Amino acid sequence: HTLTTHLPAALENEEFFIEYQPLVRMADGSVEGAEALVRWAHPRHGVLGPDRFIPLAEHTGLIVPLGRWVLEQAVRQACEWQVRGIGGTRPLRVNVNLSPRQLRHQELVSETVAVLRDAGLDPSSLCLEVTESALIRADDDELKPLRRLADLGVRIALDDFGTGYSNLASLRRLPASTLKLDRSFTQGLQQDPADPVDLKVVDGIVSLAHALDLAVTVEGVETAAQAAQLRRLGCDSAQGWYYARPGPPESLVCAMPMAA
Ligand code: G
Ligand code: G
Ligand code: MN
Ligand code: NA
Repeated sequence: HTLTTHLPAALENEEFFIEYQPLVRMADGSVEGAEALVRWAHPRHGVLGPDRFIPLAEHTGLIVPLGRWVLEQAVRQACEWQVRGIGGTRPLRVNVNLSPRQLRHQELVSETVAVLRDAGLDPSSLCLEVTESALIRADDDELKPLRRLADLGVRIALDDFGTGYSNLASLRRLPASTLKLDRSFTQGLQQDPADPVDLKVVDGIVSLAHALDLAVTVEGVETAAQAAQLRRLGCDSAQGWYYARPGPPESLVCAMPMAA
């Protein structure tokens, strides 16, 4: 595959860049942080989304240095937001996606700790997103590095939750602090009135998450009606085009006037 063969050079040539999508607290509309989403400014194909190259990078192992680069950039960006006072009294957090291969990388903990220390970012200002399906497949040895990071104060989010067939027992053994409800649930609430079964499912997931001390972030919120519905259901924070599309780091400043 030609994209695959060009990945290492692309990393060296700094062809990757990161967009940030705000995470908004449902209680007051304030911005609590942003998710880092990597893109490839390909010299011939234009901007490629992660779906085009993350699976290739995962397959070849380049995801490890690429993921480290994303982490470094995102952690530095979070520091800059905090130094500039963006986010007000509560420090802004940055969310970074981890792929299954990074989870198995021996240096995950030491490298993450080093990146945080070098930048001077408090571990609690970093949230690592791991997909629910990657986590439920992980055995106890594979969960150890995440547990260690969670013990150090790093937040762990279960990404795309609701698509991976978790059971209650598996949720309890995960070191997660947040559950990110997959966008498919948000879409189910789009009709007016919302589908009563979808409402009950989301209501149940939120209750279960809160019983397990997990915060709930909803993905893919596109309309005011969805936002209102999800807020009523007790979701803690939200992400989606209704609030902001992924954009350059400066766009987070523009997202702030939405704050209550
Ligand atoms: O905006 P969107 O097309 O950017 O992102 C699609 C998916 O790509 C996201 O759901 C996310 O899981 C994945 N993704 C985005 N950035 C990264 C990254 O830096 N590392 C990994 N492993 N996945 C990412
Ligand atoms: O990590 P994850 O796969 O969940 O990344 C979020 C993905 O969802 C990114 O590709 C991002 O561009 C996309 N996204 C973010 N907000 C919305 C939204 O409101 N609607 C839709 N359809 N996609 C969204
Ligand atoms: Mn994610
Ligand atoms: Na997701």
